[in-house]
Amino acid sequence: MTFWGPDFEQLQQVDPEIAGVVTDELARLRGGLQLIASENFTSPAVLAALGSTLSNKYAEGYPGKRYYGGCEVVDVAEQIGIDRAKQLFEADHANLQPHSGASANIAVYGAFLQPGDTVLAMSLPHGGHLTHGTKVSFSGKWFNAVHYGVAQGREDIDYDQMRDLAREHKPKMIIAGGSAIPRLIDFAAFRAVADEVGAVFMVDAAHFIGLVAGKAIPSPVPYADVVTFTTHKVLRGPRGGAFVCKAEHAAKLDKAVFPMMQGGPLMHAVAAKAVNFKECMSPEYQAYTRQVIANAQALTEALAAEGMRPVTGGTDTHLALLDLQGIGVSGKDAEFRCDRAGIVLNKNAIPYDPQPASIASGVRVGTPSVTTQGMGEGDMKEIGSLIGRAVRDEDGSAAEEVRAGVQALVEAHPAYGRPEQVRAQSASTADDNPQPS
Ligand code: DSN
Repeated sequence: MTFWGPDFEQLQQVDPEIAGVVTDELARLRGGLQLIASENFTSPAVLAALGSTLSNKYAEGYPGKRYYGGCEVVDVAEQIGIDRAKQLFEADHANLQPHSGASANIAVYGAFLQPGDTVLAMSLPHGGHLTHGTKVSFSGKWFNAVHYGVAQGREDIDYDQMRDLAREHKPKMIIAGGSAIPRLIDFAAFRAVADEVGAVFMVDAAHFIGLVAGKAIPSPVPYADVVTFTTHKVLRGPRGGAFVCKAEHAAKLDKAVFPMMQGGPLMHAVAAKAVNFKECMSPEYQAYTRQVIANAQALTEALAAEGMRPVTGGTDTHLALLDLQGIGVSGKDAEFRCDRAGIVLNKNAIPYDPQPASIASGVRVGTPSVTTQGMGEGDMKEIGSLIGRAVRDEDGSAAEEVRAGVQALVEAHPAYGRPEQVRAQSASTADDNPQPS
């Protein structure tokens, strides 16, 4: 039996409009600098699993305990994925079924809390996440959310405030993690406070779990009751969510995913997560994660030299948050001006931002994608200079020149462009799992 699909020619014949979107998006990815901190270029092996016939199977339940017949084959994929996640993250238990990071977080709320219970988490404008108790999300509508933030001036997590709020509000759950935190998090400090007030300790590691997988930064797993994450950021797997947890919480959390929150798992995505975990066990991936951080630090320095102030003074991770107030440009304008020149990043609120989130005083940049393309610290210096020119370019007169600089970089480091790059990315699977052509 041979591999069936993905067959792009069939897509072109059946639906040329959508085929055109697919090729246009690849051209867009290849034609610019992708600096969104939460994005990456997943490998051809992962894409093959995603485009496979595993998409067809309904498999409610877990390996060996399904509600439908015919699950004996997909059981193998899910069990391999679970075992690899446990090994990679040195965890007691893993669940790969959440469709996204938000879904994984919903499951954790469902497992441990009742509506109206109190949750303590980082505030969104200080770097948290929508699902950590913002009013527009289920987490803020159905739960009583209390937020800690960063100290004004120092801009790192205010651990004293977090502890004081925990003592005052006695939350049932404390959450660490977020979407715009450039520094390492002191998980031991959170664990101590959670123990003191009798709270569950959840880490939302969506942004940095890839750096943990590559052993480039410390792991939250020994400290947290449960660690939720997405598989598509630095981790470089398929779009999706997952969590690892302590053995004592496994049954409760699994039931919160299915049947409480989701129906059938997406077995093609589960299999793709398994492929990704195998890739993450390779020395090449570990080297990649160290380079992601080195690149983020080099880019931050280059942007600081352009007058953009790094929030917290720098970064320990894959992302940096830049305050643009010193150069008098809003985050919104900076995003637009960079986009016009082929540099894709996002506006972002900075702590104590005087602007509304739709304007914002900052931008967020990340290096997962450009590092996958093989760029290094020298390239980050060049990118910093290009961003500096783009954000100051009020009337667009410099956009063409900046775009030429972007072109030179992406042509030297094409996304999905070089066989040796693709091989390095999928190194751990290359010998025993030939890539489909
Ligand atoms: N949207 C993701 C990010 O960009 O960080 C988080 O959900």
